[in-house]
Amino acid sequence: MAETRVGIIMGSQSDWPTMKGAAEILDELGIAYETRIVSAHRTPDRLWEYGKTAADRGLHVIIAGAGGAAHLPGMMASKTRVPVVGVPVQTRALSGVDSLYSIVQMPKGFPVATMAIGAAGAANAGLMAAGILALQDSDLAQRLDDWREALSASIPEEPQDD
Ligand code: RP5
Repeated sequence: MAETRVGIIMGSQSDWPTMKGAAEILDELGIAYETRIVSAHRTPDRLWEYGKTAADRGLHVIIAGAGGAAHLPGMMASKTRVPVVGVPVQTRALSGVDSLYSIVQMPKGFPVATMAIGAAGAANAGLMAAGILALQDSDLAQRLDDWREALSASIPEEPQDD
């Protein structure tokens, strides 16, 4: 079994339908990952422990999704040097713009690679993690190249009626 290099964390169970999109990409590319609910506000000690041990446990990328006052990705980035990819989860009240703004405007020194709001962002977070891991894994690099090529090939040259 491959070592787990990617952690997918989220602020709530309610984020899972979105964050599943990252997990599905990792599944498609044969990348091992773990999933955890880690809330910046509701379980701050869990957040601290996860960040404190992430590098030593061998994680290479943390994908962190949260909605609303989405402090999880930024707080995680403050606690570990492991690259954090942030996913703004779409919210009902403000459509995820609140999540986006909470994640993207990090102060100098503690970056979060912020993706698009919602499903596209979650899938792209998986692809971003794959790209980072592929730098040191030629088999994965080939699988990622194939995945990208298949996507390109699936786009028709001309629009069609339904
Ligand atoms: C955030 O609050 C979570 O990331 C979630 O997106 C949002 C709402 O959480 P629930 O009230 O659905 O648990 O912390």
